[in-house]
Amino acid sequence: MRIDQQQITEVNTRNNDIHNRQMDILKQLHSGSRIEGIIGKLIEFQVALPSWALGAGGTRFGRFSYGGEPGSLEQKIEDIGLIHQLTRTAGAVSLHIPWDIPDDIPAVKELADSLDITFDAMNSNTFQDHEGAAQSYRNGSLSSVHEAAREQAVEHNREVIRIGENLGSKGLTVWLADGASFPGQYNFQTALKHTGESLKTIYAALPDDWKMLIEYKPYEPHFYSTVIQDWGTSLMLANACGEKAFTLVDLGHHLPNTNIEQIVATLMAQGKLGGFHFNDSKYGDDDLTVGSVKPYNLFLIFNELVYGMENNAENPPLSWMIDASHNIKDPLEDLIQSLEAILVAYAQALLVDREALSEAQQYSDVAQCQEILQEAYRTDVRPLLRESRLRSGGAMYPLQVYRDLEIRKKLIRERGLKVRATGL
Ligand SMILES: [Mn+2]
Repeated sequence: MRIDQQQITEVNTRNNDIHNRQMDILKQLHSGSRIEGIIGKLIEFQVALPSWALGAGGTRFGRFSYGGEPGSLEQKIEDIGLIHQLTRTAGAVSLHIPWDIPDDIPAVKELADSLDITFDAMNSNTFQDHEGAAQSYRNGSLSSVHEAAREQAVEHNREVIRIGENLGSKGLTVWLADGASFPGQYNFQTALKHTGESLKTIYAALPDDWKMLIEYKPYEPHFYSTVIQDWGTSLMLANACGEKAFTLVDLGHHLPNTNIEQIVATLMAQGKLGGFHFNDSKYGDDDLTVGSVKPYNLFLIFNELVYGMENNAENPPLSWMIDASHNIKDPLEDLIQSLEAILVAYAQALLVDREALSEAQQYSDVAQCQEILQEAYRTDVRPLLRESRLRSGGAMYPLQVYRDLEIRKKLIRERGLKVRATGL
């Protein structure tokens, strides 16, 4: 299903008067050229949606389908197409293998092309057993004490690269669930050594223009230790692999109160931040809607991302992805809200007066430093988002249009109420 572009234009025109007044105020408060620069950056900014995020997520206690969920990879890409049409920010998909192996690669590519969607980093999966596989990952994959399990996991990652090459992807994300739930379960050094060797073998199969992104996580599914528990371990492994390997930061993969913005700054200074996964959390890896719990934190992180993008030329362009799960919201509404929160934080960070901040830091004017940051954070930047969508053909109010057009109802009519998204 696709939205008639005319319907988006109609709603946009209806809201124009208030919007123009809001834009005028912003241009008076900040220089017009500054505002133009921010709008240009917002239009360019694209976030990948993962192929597993279009259906209702679940917890270990259960899963409640939302109705009209996509039953195939093609339908998942169509759903991303809907979100992209409304927001003009979701111009990429991140595939999860083996949940979303394309049957007909040229057809899937053509569909994505027609919706203006590219293929961002590919995600391998060695955190569960694959149907018919000879080896089990019950006791680890890339870190396993069993050579045959390690080889199988390496080969799976090579296969993911091959599929990605055919789709035009340029990246592989490796997240390992490997770990121990009990002290003494495995030898830390052996597990890390095996992981390093396995990653190097995968890296050897990486095409020249690809990135390998190594994700870390302190706990879960194992509760005593994980092999790649933190950014330092990830960075060490990436450095050992080579210049095409980078660390990937997932917002939810930190212990409570970790200073994530500082991690971002450190990695970018090293030119080693390759990817970023958005979500929000209260306690752990809660995978909540971006910006729903700690929006100021998100702003502070974006403040460092923007600084890094402007000052660390050796750091590559980042692979941005939403890595959230939707248990009780319409997944498409949740993703629209997440995209909005990401762009709000990005626009606020772009609004920070960096010259003034640097000067205040020079004089150790602590109060002024805080004022400068919060001045940007407390600015309502949403008109800038609306303006960028208006210019790029999206909906000024994506969620409102999504509801007005009763898209979920139409998807249920098209696909049925009882369908469940494939994969998860
Ligand atoms: Mn992630």
